[in-house]
Amino acid sequence: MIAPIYVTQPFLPPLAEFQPYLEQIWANKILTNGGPFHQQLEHSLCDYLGVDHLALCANATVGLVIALQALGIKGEVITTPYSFVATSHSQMWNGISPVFVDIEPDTLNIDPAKIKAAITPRTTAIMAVHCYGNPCAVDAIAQIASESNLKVIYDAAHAFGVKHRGTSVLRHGDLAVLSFHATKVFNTFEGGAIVCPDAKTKQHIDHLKNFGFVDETTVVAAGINGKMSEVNAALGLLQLKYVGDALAARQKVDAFYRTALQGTVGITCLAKPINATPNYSYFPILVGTDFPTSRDTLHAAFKAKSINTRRYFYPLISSFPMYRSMSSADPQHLPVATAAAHSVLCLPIYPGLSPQDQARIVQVIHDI
Ligand code: T4K
Repeated sequence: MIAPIYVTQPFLPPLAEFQPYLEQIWANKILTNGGPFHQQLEHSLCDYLGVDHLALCANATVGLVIALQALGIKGEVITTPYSFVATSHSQMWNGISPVFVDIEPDTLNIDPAKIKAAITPRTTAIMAVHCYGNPCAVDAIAQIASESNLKVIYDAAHAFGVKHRGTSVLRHGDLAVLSFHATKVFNTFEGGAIVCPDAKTKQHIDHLKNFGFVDETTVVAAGINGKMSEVNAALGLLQLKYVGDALAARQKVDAFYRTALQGTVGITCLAKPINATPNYSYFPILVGTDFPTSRDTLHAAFKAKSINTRRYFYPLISSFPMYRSMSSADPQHLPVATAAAHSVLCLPIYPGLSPQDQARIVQVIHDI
């Protein structure tokens, strides 16, 4: 029997190398609440990512919830429907109404040209997503935000290590939130981080993620428990030693697909981002009407061969029951996002994907 291929597989360092970290945790008995590995990982990630401050958190979803709290966002937030549900769920958890606008056909990121028309007196922020790790139109978004006095939060769940014009894409916006989930380029099993522009904001976020505690008897905000444990932080320190190798392996898979699929009628690979260093976190293809089958038939053909592809992001967030009655969720206003959701298929990409399996994947498309 042929082994199944998953859309992604977490990268794991050699187990034996994790033992000393665990021994240290067992020895000092500090398991969480900002212990030594937590502090070390914050410093190491700032160095690696080229940012000044970041606050680790339990996952990106709680990171987004905290980011909105930290900036005091209320009312309406302009956002993309083409993302994982956590993007807009984080707004709902803050009592904020998401306002969906369409995306750009080339990058599948929020279209800045659509943002302006969606601004109302209740708008306080823009939450954009660097989808698949490809940078948003950060300059245009910054310009609109400054003209209309809006905050910008980047859902950077996919954007670990991505550079834009030579510097970290995480430096854009008022805050940027990373995910270190098992399925991501860099993982701590579960985890995330909020990238902040200054020490004061980081301190505020550190309070918010720890119930609002400043000291034993002082609580300054209605905070939440969004802390990362020492085991997760230790794993992050170990993963960081291998992340360069993991990215290089992903780049090879990306290059193989691009070459092997070139000229395949009806299949479009999403263009590589301009002026950016990508992280090859996903490999989305768009299945056009000139391909012999529909996207869903291709998805099923893969499944029949035990190859798990994923329709990230179908259905659109705006079509889920808690959003669909909102006026901005009307698919007529979201033609590009709707078309992308119906044609996208993410092919497997991860460091351990063998050349034989890559060839098997491309063969399914070519056979059709
Ligand atoms: N914003 C954006 C734009 C996001 O994409 C996400 C998460 C978030 C915010 C929130 O981040 P976190 O709060 O999670 O930090 C997955 C992930 O659960 C989710 O983190 C991710 N985005 C989303 C795009 O994908 P599923 O439901 O597709 O995952 P699942 O469990 O089906 O896993 C996919 C494949 O990965 C499996 O078929 C096998 C493999 N896998 C998965 C896990 C969990 C493993 O081999 N080992 C594992 O432990 O959502």
